[in-house]
Amino acid sequence: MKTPSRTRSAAAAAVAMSAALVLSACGGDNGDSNGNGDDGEASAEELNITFLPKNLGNPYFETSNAGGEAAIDEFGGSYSEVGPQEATPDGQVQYINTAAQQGEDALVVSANDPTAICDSLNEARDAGTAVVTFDSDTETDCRDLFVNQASPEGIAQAQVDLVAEQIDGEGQIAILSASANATNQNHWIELMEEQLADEFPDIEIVETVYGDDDDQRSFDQTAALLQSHSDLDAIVSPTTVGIAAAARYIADSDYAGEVMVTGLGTPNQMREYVEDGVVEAFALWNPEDLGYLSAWAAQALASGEIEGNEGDTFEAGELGEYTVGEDGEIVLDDPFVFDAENIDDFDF
Ligand code: RAM
Repeated sequence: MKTPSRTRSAAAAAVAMSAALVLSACGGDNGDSNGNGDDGEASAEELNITFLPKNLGNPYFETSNAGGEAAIDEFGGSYSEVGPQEATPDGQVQYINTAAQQGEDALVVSANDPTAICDSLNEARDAGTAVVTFDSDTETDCRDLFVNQASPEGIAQAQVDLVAEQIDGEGQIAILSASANATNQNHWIELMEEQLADEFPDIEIVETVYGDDDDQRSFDQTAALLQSHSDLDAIVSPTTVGIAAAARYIADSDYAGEVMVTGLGTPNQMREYVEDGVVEAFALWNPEDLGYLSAWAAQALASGEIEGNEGDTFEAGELGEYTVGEDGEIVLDDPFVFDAENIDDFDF
């Protein structure tokens, strides 16, 4: 697993990872460009690129979209962000339609549903807007590219290994997910179920619930899980909103130290729970890099530099060159595990 790259301080980078990884992961620290970002990117003349997260107010998307904005600043386009308050497909459709009407050059969207936003995305594409999904995909025929944070198998395996280690390979666990139709979480959960059955048959998933990437709903779902399953050993939450809400609930309850919480979280939201021992370890990638790479992919597509075919390559500024894979997919990196030893090296 690699260390998230762009938001590290130089000191943290030196402590946390080998020079080889630093070089292969990013080729330079934030604000210290190696010049890749400037290479002949004048063709990106004032592209208008809109970021559409699952919902607003989620620190994960604030970080990813800040990465998108940084990239757009580098290649000289215009950045905007719109999004619904609630993580629903209906909430996203109006923004997709508006972006198309306004003639946006590219839309970078994290999908709340694999199919429900497809018609409007395809209308936008017909109107000339390049569509890049990132973080959470749609069906492949309603977008041009998907920027995936890591391989779904790797993301699932990281969480399976974390929970197995934390409950010694046996016991009852529950999953606290995002919204019920989220493409990314549903894919990871399906893979986690398979991996658990194969590798840790003594771990039973007793229930999967949905907090809709809403802090209060995720908090309430945590309470409900603990009430219905008195023998619960762990909650695995593959969403940064869910894991933070679950950890907060457990930290203030008698379950602290009894019921483990792991999954996918941001270091800044999870720091206090790791420091006080309520959470041992969790995983993620660098959301800023994800947004940064997605903006560069949108730029390459909207400027006509690539068509989004398998094998197409493009420069993603400080992150270096990426290649489009099968089904128009670009993969950022590997997931990374955060724990008490390394969490202070990160600030996002
Ligand atoms: C939440 C969102 C996002 C997911 C992360 C891990 O912020 O659901 O889509 O990738 O968690």
